[in-house]
Amino acid sequence: MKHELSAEQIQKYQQDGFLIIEDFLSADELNTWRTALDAALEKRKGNKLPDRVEVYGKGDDADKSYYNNVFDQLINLWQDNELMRQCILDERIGKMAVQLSGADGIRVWHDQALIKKPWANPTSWHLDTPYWSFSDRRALSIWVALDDATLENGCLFFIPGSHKKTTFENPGIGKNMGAIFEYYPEFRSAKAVAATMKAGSCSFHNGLAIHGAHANMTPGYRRAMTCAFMPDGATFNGIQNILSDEQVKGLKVGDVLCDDRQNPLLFSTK
Ligand SMILES: O=C(O)CCC(=O)C(=O)O
Repeated sequence: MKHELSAEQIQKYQQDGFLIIEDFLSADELNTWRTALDAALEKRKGNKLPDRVEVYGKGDDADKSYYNNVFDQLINLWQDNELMRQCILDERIGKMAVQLSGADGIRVWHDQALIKKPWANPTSWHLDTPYWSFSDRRALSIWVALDDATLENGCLFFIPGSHKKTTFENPGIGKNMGAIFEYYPEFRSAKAVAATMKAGSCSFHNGLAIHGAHANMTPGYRRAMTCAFMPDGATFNGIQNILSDEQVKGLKVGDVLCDDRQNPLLFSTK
């Protein structure tokens, strides 16, 4: 795994809000991640979460059938598959997330397999952090390409520098690709960067960076394994997201989210 980051890469991430790392995984590691994904999917039987079909807040209600055809989205596969657990709970990835975000420590918020099936809909421009149960400008995700991500099959696009201007208000992720620009007209004419990647490469992006993806215009799959990271010490903001009713009942706004079974600490400098 190419896990060492240079000062230039860290600075570029902080400036643009995203960073692409080519050939992040070796060929053997890529095989392992693909095997882990296949095994985890087999066990999950289509449920989004280990215990649930739906996820709170993702895909606005009116647009649900559209959103369900953006990708198959399976969350927290690390919780029910040992091989995936080893892939995701990798201290080296945690250290990269600490270095890029500037946080003292990084916890897993949730992982996600994002599988754009043949002819799947575009992923409308959106933000991630406003969906999550904590509000921290440093939160970020890794997105690992398990197939080549191309202009034809729906690679990600990012709007550089947008993470510095966006807020925790949620513009949603519906059918209207450009809805976010009603909230952020200053980015209407910004030039987006296409993150085409070979399988095994990855990107990191800040959860407040505006990002999206094309439709999959091919008869093949575009599989990605991703993980969202929460800075250690982040507190509950009242949003349910992937938390269960039971977990939410046990939390007050302002409580530190530090349940190691739900949000394991991947790396800490303390
Ligand atoms: O894979 C996609 O099309 C979208 C990914 C995304 O929005 C994310 O990882 O935050």
